[in-house]
Amino acid sequence: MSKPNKSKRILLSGVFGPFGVDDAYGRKENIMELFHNQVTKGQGSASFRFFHRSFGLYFIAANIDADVTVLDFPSKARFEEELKKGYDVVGISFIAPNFIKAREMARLTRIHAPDATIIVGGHGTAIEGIEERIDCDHVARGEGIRWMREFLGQDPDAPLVHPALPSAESEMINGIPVPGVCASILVPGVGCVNGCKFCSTSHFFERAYTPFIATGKALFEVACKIADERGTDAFFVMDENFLKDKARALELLDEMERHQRFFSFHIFSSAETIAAIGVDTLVRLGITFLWIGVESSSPQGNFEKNAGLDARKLVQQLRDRGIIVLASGILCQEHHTEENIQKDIDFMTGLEADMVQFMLLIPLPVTPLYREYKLAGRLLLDMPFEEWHGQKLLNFTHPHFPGDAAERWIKRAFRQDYELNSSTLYRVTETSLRGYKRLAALTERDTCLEARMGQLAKRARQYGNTLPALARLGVNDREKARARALDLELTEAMGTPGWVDRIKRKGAIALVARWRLRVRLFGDSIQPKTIVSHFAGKQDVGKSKVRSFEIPQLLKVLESLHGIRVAARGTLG
Ligand code: B12
Ligand code: SF4
Repeated sequence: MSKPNKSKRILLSGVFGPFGVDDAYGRKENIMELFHNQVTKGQGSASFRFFHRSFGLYFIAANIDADVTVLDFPSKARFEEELKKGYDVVGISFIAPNFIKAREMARLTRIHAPDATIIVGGHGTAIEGIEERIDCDHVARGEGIRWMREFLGQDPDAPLVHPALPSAESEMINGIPVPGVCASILVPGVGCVNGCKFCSTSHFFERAYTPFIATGKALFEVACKIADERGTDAFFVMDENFLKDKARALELLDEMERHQRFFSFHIFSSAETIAAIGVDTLVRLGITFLWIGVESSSPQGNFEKNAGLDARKLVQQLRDRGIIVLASGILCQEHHTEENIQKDIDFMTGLEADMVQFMLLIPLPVTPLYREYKLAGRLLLDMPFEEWHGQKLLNFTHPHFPGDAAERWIKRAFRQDYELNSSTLYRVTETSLRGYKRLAALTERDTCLEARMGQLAKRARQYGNTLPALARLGVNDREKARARALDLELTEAMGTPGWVDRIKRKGAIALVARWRLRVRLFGDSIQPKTIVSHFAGKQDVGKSKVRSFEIPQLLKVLESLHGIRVAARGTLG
């Protein structure tokens, strides 16, 4: 362990852009957007377009006593420029498909900051022999806060500080900028104990859960602090399996009820944990969005977490309660053939979830699946890591899906979901209204359910303002007719829209038409803006230390409205 040193200047950087383009460092399918990469991508201009920061870096920065700069979404030139400012330590975070970018960044660091210590961290470090593949001084595997504290000679067990950060940047749906303050990110912990054999997150953290915030009471306190600072009570919870710790979730609910402050949460959770806590408790808890790994209809493609699951019933129960469901499925699994894969696609789209993620099976380093396929000699180890993103090619030999077969199936699956179930924007509007109507029909509501009903009403009204646009510009006649019918139902349940909502409805039509034209003429690529944040060290503990030199909110909205300009400029350098 080196001696305590807070005088070190540290640069922590995500990999450089542009993202989602075919170039020497990446592929056009490897998009830096959660929804557009793997969820709503088949919906074309109607897709959800959200950028998420490299959160791990901010957590490390907020929890070490040093002068730290976090550089997110830089261009290559911007990264080089930053290096020249003189850093003692340069940390690079990367995932497997961005391996070649991380290697290039380490090379550039040796040139522009030859005295700097280079540390690589993040999920990409699970790649076998990474020490030899990247010219670096240290490889930080697993949880990084503890690793960096130990590296700097600081107390690894010191209390953790949760930075106050937006969960996404430049949120836009179907060409319409999402109004209001974006939900904050909340990271209660990393890892998952379930250890499904394909899951790199679980195995990267050695099948253990490392809580950053261990109790419901502490979660409530952190949430209050962040909500007050950022001006929103909504949170995107970045935790692989949030409900796994049922006691913590229930204690959080108790705290909200005791203090009469009702936050709302977007979460990831496995089916067995949802069953254990119960869908009605989720409503009280304020779960507004739930990501469930359904994976497959077949027992061969399923996992313990889904034993005995009636996935369709669960999805509908959740949607009836106003909870937006993202169901994820894996294509080209071991048991899939050209004949039976369609059955799984039909199963996934037949769930009628608000959104469906389709991913190709990709055995990633560190997982038992990777070891199994490697032993069997089935891994395509010569395939560049840029291709290991799960949206185009398989990185192993599958007897039934040679060549471009996997890509054809995944495209077909996304298209089927869109055409059959309409846009996700339509579906989330329907879910919100369903949830509102259910609570409104109850004869008795305590303050918690009253608050939840108010939140659902607001959401239904907000999303509902896009229904005239969907009725005019939906993907097919089915979506157009459904949007008209839902609009009538909305009016019946919540009254005729006032003049402000009527203006918003007209505006939404114009924005959707405008974005659709832009996509048709210039394509749909957009790049995140570079974000530079500074963390000054221990004296700030307990307060957010992020000083992001971001473009002010108003300008951000204007920029989303003027998508062409943003795209033409690309990543800011
Ligand atoms: C947010 C996220 C994204 C964001 C990316 C945001 C960004 N700016 O990079 C979006 C949605 C865009 C995205 C896209 C993709 N992602 Co992603 N993503 C995640 C997710 C859900 C959360 C990451 C996170 O913030 N966790 C919370 C923080 C606190 O944890 P952390 O990032 O792991 O960081 C900790 C440690 O890893 C470590 N650490 C990290 N960096 C560094 C750096 C240093 C110097 C040190 C010392 C330590 C360190 O310390 C941190 C604190 O403990 C993870 C799954 C998960 N739950 O972790 C997948 C995950 C990271 N993504 C993954 C993948 C494969 C992708 C995609 C290819 C699509 C896909 N198949 O899912 C695309 C690629 C996009 C691209 N062009 O690069 C894989 C990575 C697998 C691998 N072995 O490399 C993961 C693990 C999901 C999975 N199981 O498949 N992703
Ligand atoms: S339950 Fe989800 S997060 Fe946990 S190991 Fe399985 S796939 Fe991974």
